[in-house]
Amino acid sequence: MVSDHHDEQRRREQHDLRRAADFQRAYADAVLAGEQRTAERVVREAVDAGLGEALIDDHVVRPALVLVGDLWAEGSISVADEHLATSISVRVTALLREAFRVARRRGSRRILLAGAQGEHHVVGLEMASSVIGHAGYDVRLFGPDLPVASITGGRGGTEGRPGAAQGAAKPPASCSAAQRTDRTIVA
Ligand code: B12
Repeated sequence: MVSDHHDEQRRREQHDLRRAADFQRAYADAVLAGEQRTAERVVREAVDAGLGEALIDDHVVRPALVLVGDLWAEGSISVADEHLATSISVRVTALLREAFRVARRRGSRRILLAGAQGEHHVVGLEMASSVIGHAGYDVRLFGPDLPVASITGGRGGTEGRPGAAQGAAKPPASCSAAQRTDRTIVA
């Protein structure tokens, strides 16, 4: 019985990953062409196909941006192309947040998230904030380039001892997005 259940779960996960790979190709084509509407349509279809938020983050949007970064690094696309693909993905991330918003009381456990000083890559951080928030935590997202020490002085409910950590923090177990702790502050 238990192994049947696990087999079924594994089959479903593999099926979802195959679907995600199809959406990922379509999504990458859309952002590389600078087509916001097409990119939005692709993620809406992924949502309608039953893929979860973290799966779409990890297996649709993220690989497309990695491809964009590789193409930029080898000089195949311009900085403008890369910025456009990123801005489309930022809006798509907001759209996903809305699509997966759950009506529930905000959790009492507070999570503070920020890009460490000098860190301007925050698309992944926004994804993490959304997934963690949907798991019931009270997330405060500070955005990029935050000096760690300033977290104690903020008015965003950060009074008291922050317990801020850089480089060693663990996200809640319910956050299935890959962990990125080398340049993220999680407190
Ligand atoms: C978009 C982008 C930018 C944008 C960022 C805009 C923004 N609002 O974030 C801008 C233009 C600012 C930028 C600037 C730079 N960039 Co840049 N950039 C990228 C690009 C194309 C995409 C990054 C991204 O959003 N990826 C998608 C997200 C979803 O993936 P992710 O961050 O890994 O997040 C996932 C997980 O890690 C996890 N996660 C992330 N954060 C957190 C936090 C928590 C708490 C948890 C639980 C999980 C989690 O969840 C996410 C979902 O899977 C990458 C390419 C790449 N390979 O990633 C290059 C890249 C990261 N950049 C690069 C470079 C070189 C730079 C610059 C130095 C360029 C320059 N000369 O100025 C600057 C540095 C800026 C700085 N000081 O931080 C290099 C880095 C090389 C290296 N190994 O160090 C890359 C790899 C490009 C390349 N192929 O060379 N960049």
